[in-house]
Amino acid sequence: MSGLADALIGGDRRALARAITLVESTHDEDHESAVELIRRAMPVSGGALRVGVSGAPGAGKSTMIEALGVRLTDAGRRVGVLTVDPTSSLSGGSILGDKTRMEELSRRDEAFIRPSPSGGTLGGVARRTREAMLLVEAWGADVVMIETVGVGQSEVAVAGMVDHLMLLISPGGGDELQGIKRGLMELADLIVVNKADGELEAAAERARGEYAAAAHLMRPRHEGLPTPVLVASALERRGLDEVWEEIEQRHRALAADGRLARLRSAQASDWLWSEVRESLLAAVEGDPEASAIAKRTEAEVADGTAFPPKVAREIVNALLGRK
Ligand SMILES: Nc1nc2c(ncn2[C@@H]2O[C@H](COP(=O)(O)OP(=O)(O)O)[C@@H](O)[C@H]2O)c(=O)[nH]1
Ligand SMILES: [Mg+2]
Repeated sequence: MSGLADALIGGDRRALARAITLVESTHDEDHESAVELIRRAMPVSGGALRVGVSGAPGAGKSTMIEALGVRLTDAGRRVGVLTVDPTSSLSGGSILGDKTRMEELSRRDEAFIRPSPSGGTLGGVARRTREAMLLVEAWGADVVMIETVGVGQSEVAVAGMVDHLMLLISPGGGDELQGIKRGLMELADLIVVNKADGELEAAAERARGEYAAAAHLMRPRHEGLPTPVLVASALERRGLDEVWEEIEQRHRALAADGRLARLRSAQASDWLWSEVRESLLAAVEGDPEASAIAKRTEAEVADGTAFPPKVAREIVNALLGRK
């Protein structure tokens, strides 16, 4: 175990893959080594610029991440790519022209790509992604990019673990302004209209105008840093310098005045509370009496004959062994 931690921190990519597998393991006998591994990794993590990439399926998230990743590794930087996809256990991870494999990037020694752990709730998937991010940073990543599937809840989870969230829009892809939830736009630090190439180029410019107007009316996530709307083609790898420069510029601004540190500590305390919620839920499920009450009363709650707050209290009391 300590050999694995040393190899990981020494920058060994295979050790990183094994470390993540260990942390994702649901076997009880792995639990202690996983905790020990994370304990070793924590002090040397946190050094990466963390970017989330969200947007509807097919918007080009994987293509964009690969294109940015290739440029970054060309420039000598280490890149980790993770995904949060609570649906991956159902769909086998193959949604809409998926490029998750990122073949060109995956051949680079300076890149590490790991798809979402399969199975489990969003909370569980997000937790494991978060732990994987720490390990990727301990391995020495300069940049971590996390792809979400376009399902509202997973973007919230990713927004809670990255420094910057990029929202990708695909013009004419059916997710124009009206279709994108406003809430999603408000989570975004920057918006990129992708696929500005070929027949879609004009549509992309139009979409940029619409989004810029809408973004202008929103309260920016960080004061004094309005949400920019850029156009790019991940496929033809155009506009990417501007996208990356924007991210770095924001990063410098937030790091310079302490806002980045505050953002990360707020995220860490949110993480704590979501762990508490997850653990409590797991405890309820694992407690025979509490879970029996939950099962027995679920139907009554559903048809309106039982009052959820009262039942919830009974469940918690049963868990705590109180009457
Ligand atoms: N024309 C064009 N197609 C793109 C671009 N980026 C991605 N695509 C295509 O859109 C489809 C979905 O891309 P993918 O990266 O898997 O989208 P994701 O579901 O958001 O990860 C694939 O067929 C890509 O080749 C782009 O910039 N221009
Ligand atoms: Mg994808």
